[in-house]
Amino acid sequence: MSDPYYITTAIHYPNGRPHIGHAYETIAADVIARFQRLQGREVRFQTGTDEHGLKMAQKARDLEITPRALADEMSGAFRELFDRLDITYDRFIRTTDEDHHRASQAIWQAMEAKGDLYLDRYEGWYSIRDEAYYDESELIEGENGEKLSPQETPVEWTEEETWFFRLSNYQNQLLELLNTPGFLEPESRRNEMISFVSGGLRDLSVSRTSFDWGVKVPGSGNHVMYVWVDALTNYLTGLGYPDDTTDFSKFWPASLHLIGKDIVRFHSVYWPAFLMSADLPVPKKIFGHGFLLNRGQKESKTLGNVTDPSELVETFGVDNLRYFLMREIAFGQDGTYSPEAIVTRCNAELANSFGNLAQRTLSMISKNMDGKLETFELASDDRALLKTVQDACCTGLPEAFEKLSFSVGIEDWMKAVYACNQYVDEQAPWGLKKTDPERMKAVLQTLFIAIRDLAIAIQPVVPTKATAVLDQLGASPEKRSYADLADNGWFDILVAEGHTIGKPTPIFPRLEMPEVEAA
Ligand code: ME8
Repeated sequence: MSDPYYITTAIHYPNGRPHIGHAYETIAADVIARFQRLQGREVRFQTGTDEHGLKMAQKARDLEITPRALADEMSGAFRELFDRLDITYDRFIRTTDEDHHRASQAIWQAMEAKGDLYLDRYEGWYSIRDEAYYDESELIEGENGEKLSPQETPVEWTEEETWFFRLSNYQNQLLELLNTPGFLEPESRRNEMISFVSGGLRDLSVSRTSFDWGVKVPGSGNHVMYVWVDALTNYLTGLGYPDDTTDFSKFWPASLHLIGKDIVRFHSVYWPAFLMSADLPVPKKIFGHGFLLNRGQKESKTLGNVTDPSELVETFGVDNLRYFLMREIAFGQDGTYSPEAIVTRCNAELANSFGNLAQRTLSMISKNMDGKLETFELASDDRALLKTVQDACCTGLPEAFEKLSFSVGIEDWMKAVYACNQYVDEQAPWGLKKTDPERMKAVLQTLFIAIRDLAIAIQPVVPTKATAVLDQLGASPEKRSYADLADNGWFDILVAEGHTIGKPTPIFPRLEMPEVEAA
């Protein structure tokens, strides 16, 4: 095992049920975690729920329950969804967890010891929906002349005694960090943040006194921490901070904080400044992905287009949903989904192309070769096909995934699948049974080898189905990592063991187009 890899998602507000954006971000993080594990890295993957703050307190008040009860119920709904999505997190953190309070107080004390915290009075705008402070100059005007945040959420005037963090002290260090290649991606978000920081930074209000649902400020009885201070600290809590644990020294700084575009400022400006103040290393990379839209529109209760991601899993199956989201949308940009788009994409690529390839090949081996594998000589066409497949699986897909360009990597993989299907059509093994049975065997077994590489490479995206294909092939469970790609020794072992291929059951059945509801 080399090069430990620590990936986190944002922690989600459990003020309501999880939506498709939460599913999207967490699936993408899971794809990365699985991909890195298959590369042989020791991975730590954390997700969870962000349970403090005014937004949670107000929602609970509206529902006439305690914030804790709201958090318990909804946090459970997130966990349930992530189980259905096959998310392989190592820790699901809740910011109400006891160790998280301790970590948050510890980072606070480190910032205080640095002389970066002082008491003063905050007077300004606050958006409860964004849990964010805004300068007057950042506000925009709504349809009825009301003031709105840049995210078009309502803002309210706030005046209270608060602790301030000396963010202004970190302007130069932050600019240097933002200019470090690879720290913040994609490029457009980096430019936005450079311009925000270059414009001058005001000190940040980091505590609240008008409510008490939060982590207590040490030694300052009536103050609770500004929810983002405790929320961001979750990334340290999960590694045992403030204790000097093995996990902490192994996994910090984080390899990647994967977050959405609306919270890039908190992660690439406030968070590194807190860490610098506490003398802790800053994360290696922040990636701000785009937003997912439903038929091009933001989901909202008013539009009545809110879709429960669990229902999408129910209708299409988890691997189809994962495949669609990673394949359809250029990661980093906004993207749109609809049931028809999911069906079209999955039928064309998974059912008709990869699924059909595996099904046809294994059926023919089972039927025409009695399911028995044999040693054979590769002809030049066979070698050429295996090279195309191996280039996609060993280079194209992994290089793209390393850059988080999932759709590009999957497209490369898909091209290799198409090459296999073209090879089947050209070689027409069904016609060779009588004319040249040896050649038929060579063709089918070349495909057998290709399918195993294709299935190994695509595991991060469609883990259950790729595993089912590998099981059907008889591929050893210990030899399914990326290091095992393109090593054909496994085939000789199957031959030597007298492994037989049974009649395969289809792994990628076609999806039905959902019925369109009458308007
Ligand atoms: O922001 N498409 O929580 P959150 C894609 N608690 N991603 C989306 C999305 C959409 N339509 N809507 C939201 C918070 N997201 C804070 C984070 S981290 C220390 C604290 C993304 O529940 C969003 O960008 O509002 C964020 O990364 C994540 O979902 C959780 O959003």
